[in-house]
Amino acid sequence: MNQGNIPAGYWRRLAWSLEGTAEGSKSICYSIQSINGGTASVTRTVIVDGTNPTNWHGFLPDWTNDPTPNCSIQVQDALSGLNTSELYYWYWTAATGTRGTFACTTSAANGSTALERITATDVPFNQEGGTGQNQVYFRAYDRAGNFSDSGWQTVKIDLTAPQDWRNFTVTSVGGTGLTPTCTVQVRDVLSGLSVSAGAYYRFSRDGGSTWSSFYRASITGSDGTTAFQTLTATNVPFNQQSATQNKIQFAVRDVAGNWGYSPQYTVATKYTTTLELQNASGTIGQTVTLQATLRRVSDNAVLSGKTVSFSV
Ligand SMILES: [Ca+2]
Ligand SMILES: [Ca+2]
Repeated sequence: MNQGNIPAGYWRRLAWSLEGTAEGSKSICYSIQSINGGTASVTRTVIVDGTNPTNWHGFLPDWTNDPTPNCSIQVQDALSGLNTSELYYWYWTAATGTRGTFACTTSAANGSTALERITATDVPFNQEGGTGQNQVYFRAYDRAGNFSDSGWQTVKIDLTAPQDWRNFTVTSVGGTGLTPTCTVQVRDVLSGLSVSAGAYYRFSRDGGSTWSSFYRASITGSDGTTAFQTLTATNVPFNQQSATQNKIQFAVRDVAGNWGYSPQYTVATKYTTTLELQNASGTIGQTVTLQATLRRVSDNAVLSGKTVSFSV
């Protein structure tokens, strides 16, 4: 195309449009010839992009215990790439209605054509809910001005620890009587228990003044269960006889990350004993003396001064 004459010593902006051009990266060469026969040219790349950003997926978080969580999602633009200064979000609760527009943050470079994550930071939902009470919506532009939306995403928030501890039971006393096995039941009513995070217990031998570190307990069920589950602490090593000084406490987590702690239960323990009878054979008409020895299983110590009754 001929763009006319340019007087010596003056600038001119040259503009033209490309119509019907297929999408993609185009190389455009502009050459100019001066009136005295000299030439010059310049080549530039133009990306023709009529396609919206796509590939929305990977929304986070799943369950969270943060009342003002970061919410993020992945999106991609394959031609001109994402415009990192035009990434937006809105949020909604019944109390606030729709709030926005706000700018997302991202670590993506401007014009990135890779799958990138964009983030709505510290969204102030400030309430629990896992079924649509808290929602967020994203919009991303590419560098050519095309945009697309993620649709409303549900943000699941659980701020309540596992609860309703019940049915604490000593199910066996152990071989010595001093290492009982204890069970208790608990549930979580929103995100559910995290069975894969494990259950724990700690114990005290001085009435709760000092405590052991936490040990693993077993737990029934699977991740996300909202039904009562049973925790078991096997053979808790109190190793002392006491009606009042042995205490145990359980810990368990929900899927959203809230830890719950049981009440401190008292576990009364008593020594287990064995009774050995010496040979008592004799002759009719003569007196036979019965002899028995009472021992403590934990250390095999002989216990004296005890009354033993025989029935023959
Ligand atoms: Ca595009
Ligand atoms: Ca919970």
